[in-house]
Amino acid sequence: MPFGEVVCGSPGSGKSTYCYGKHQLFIALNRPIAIVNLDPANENIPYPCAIDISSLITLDDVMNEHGLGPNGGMLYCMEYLEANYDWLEDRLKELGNEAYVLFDLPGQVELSTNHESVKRIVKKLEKSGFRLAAVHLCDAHYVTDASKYISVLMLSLRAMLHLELPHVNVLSKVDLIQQYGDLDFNLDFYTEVQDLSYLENTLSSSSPRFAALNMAIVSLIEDYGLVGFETLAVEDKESMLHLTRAIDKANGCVFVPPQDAKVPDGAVDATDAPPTQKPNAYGLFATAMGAVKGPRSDPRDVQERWLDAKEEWDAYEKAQWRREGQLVQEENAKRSQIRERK
Ligand SMILES: Nc1nc2c(ncn2[C@@H]2O[C@H](COP(=O)(O)OP(=O)(O)O)[C@@H](O)[C@H]2O)c(=O)[nH]1
Ligand SMILES: [Mg+2]
Repeated sequence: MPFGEVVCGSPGSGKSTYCYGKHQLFIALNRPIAIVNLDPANENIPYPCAIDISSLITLDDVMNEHGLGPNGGMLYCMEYLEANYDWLEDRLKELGNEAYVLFDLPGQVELSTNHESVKRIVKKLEKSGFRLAAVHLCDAHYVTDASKYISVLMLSLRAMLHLELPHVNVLSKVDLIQQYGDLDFNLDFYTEVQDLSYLENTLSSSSPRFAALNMAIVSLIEDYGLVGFETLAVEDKESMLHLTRAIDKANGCVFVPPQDAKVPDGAVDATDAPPTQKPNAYGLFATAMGAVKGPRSDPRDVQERWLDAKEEWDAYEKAQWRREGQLVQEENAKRSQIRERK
């Protein structure tokens, strides 16, 4: 059964970079992965593309042929893709049943909040057997300003209601957040979206004219009680692993390595263990369904890493990398000595 992610979010929120990061992570983990670029305006695609919409249609051609602007052109491209869904389906079939597919969507937010084509394409994918989760990226920069934060909450809620998929909202580029100044609250206030009434003072002082409107929006978001955020710093392995676990839980994917896969370094080889100590399906699913644990799974850890003690952590990680580099060099030197002796 193929699993996948519909990666959406406004332009520049980090969708393509995330897809590339996930590709690198999954290759390292020996997990299957394929990326489908559905953004006809994506010029410098950083990742290897399994399927690229520009071999079906390009934004430039649409704009020239139909005299449309970039936004209208983009909507046309998505409608064209919907009308030619067979093209996509045929290529997806070639990826096989075990595929894990990322769909890199265009950044026009109306595509994931209002326009029907993407939604209908998603429904067709689900009908053909895909288990999908929406991964909605929002630049973490928005949490530094209360009114921008409200707009991100609205956007996320709207995308959740529109796409009707298991949904993971993500504050991306959290590694840059310190640059934008101090936050009014701790990071978990923004990720957990528990009690937004605390925003009232900030909102009323920054835009008194819209205070009542802002608070009405806030209570609407709270009434739904749906929006929450994970965080992402794409170059931080722990952050990517945590997000992967959260998404696996959302789309229901439990990765089981093929039987002939090598036992990873440091893992216990249970081949000759008594049956009571062998990993089994019950243990596997219990772990997959349990709470998402590990480094960076708590917003307080993320806050410490990227806000409160960023410099110390940067220095610590640099020292770790240097140490790893030394170990690799020592290992290589030892191997070449052994080879020379032979
Ligand atoms: N520091 C940092 N920069 C990021 C991160 N993710 C994306 N970026 C940068 O944000 C910019 C926009 O990213 P891109 O993936 O092209 O956004 P897209 O338009 O949503 O596909 C690029 O310059 C990326 O290098 C991140 O986690 N941390
Ligand atoms: Mg992109």
